[in-house]
Amino acid sequence: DDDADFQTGIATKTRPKTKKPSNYKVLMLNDDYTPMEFVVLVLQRYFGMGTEDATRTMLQVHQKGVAVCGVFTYEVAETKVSQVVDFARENQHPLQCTLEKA
Ligand code: TYC
Repeated sequence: DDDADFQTGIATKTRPKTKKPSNYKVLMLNDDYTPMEFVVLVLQRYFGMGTEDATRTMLQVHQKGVAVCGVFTYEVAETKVSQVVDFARENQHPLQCTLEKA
């Protein structure tokens, strides 16, 4: 250890054992019923996208089935998913959103 290294004169570096929080992708999933304009609104409201980015992302979900809305720490990603799903249900849309380790 560092004490023994001190005695032997070998230079070592103590590594902090703290870990950076993992990142999580928030994924938007396609469905057949949620209106395109509603998905654009969600991407603007909860992911800070402008009209152009929000429209491009919505179309990617519509065409490919899924797209990444953003990358966050676990707690922030979970909050986004809850907010999006709650907002969709309040408006009677089946929109689904999930998180995945980045
Ligand atoms: N597929 C939907 C429609 O045709 C639009 C849509 C896009 C729904 C993205 C969900 O995450 C979604 N009205």
